[in-house]
Amino acid sequence: MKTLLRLKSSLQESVQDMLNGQMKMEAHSSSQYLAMSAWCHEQGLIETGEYFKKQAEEERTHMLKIYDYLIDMGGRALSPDVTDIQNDFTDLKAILEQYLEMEIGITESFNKMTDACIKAKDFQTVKFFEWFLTEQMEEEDAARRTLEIYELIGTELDGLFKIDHQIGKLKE
Ligand code: OFO
Repeated sequence: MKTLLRLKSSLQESVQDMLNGQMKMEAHSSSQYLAMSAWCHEQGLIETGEYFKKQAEEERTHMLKIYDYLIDMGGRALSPDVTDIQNDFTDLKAILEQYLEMEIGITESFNKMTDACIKAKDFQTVKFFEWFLTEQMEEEDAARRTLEIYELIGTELDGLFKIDHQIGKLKE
């Protein structure tokens, strides 16, 4: 049965495993951004809290996009286990740095998977990855911008209040 199912799909097992791994990465990002959202809300940084809540929703849609692709290709999608979510942070800057680091990590993951799919001659999946590669350019840019806003305004006086407002405007 397992063999027959594999024969019905042109998706190679190694590609399917990579896609399931990426679903897990997107699910982890979604939960991690939600934890960041909650922390920001606790600190009264409500606009940044809403920003990360939207970000969490976006990551879930990315995960489901991969899920749909796996299903449409006759592959097997696995609902990912999400563990190791950080809920405590030292300050807003630490969150923004982690945000940028996570987005760079996701870009690197798509670059690596695209390279592997080119080598495996799976051009259909390479084409599927194009949307994510473009999306990651925008995502990294947004993450970098939040850190720039933080650095430009600074935390003196009502700086944090202004930073919160400016970050909130990025997803309006
Ligand atoms: Fe889905 O990684 Fe950010 O966008």
